Amino acid sequence: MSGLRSHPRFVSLEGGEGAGKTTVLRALREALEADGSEVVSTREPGGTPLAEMIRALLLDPAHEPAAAETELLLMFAARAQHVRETIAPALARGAWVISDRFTDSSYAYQGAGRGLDVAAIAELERRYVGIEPALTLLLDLDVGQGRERTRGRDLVPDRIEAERDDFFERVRAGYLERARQAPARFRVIDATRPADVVAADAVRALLAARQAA
Ligand code: Z5A
Repeated sequence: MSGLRSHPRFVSLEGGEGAGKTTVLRALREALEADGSEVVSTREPGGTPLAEMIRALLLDPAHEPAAAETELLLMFAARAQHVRETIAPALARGAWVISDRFTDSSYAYQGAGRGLDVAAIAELERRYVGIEPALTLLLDLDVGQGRERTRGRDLVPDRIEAERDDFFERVRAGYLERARQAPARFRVIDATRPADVVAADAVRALLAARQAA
């Protein structure tokens, strides 16, 4: 038992750089809106004006490197605001919420990637987040392929994109371990395939989960 409230209309998308979350998010949104449901699509870090300001701070390569602990706490500061201002109100009025990244990103990037204590992350999650998605779609692909897809997109890589491949290998392994530990919540989707095939798989997983709820 995670001790977190799982909400049936809360879905998150996770994966490394270039996994294709943007295309999948659009397809999920369209599938849910087809029957008239309200859908709030949002992202982390971000999803409220204040949390977007924290995002800008987090990703800006101009200031001195953030300590791993600072990075973790800023991610959770943004998330605490996001949950209270955007996610919880939307769920309370009956909308679906699809979040491009949520707390699993902190376990993968700050836990597995930066080597921070997982128990501390779990404590922040329990105290300041309190909820988890009923369904998490993990778009999995190898690090080199993800990098290839985003090459040339960003003239200046943001602070996290500028990390080395071994960091992203740990992030990927961290995600796969999270999925192994919570098989009822996670669906791992092979994101190496063409975008429309990946999106169709993700929509199928969402509709199946909705039917089972
Ligand atoms: N972060 C963290 O460390 N801790 C936390 O707790 C949280 C976040 C919440 C910002 O996130 C950074 O914050 C992120 C993790 C960290 N850092 N990194 N790296 P973000 O989600 O904004 O950043 P991102 O993951 O780097 O976004 P991205 O690279 O844009 O990924 P994406 O949204 O999954 O990719 P995309 O934009 O959909 O696609 C990228 C390109 O690939 C694009 O040109 C597509 O046309 C192409 N693409 C997509 N799918 C395919 C397929 N199937 N085939 C071929 N080409 C494709």
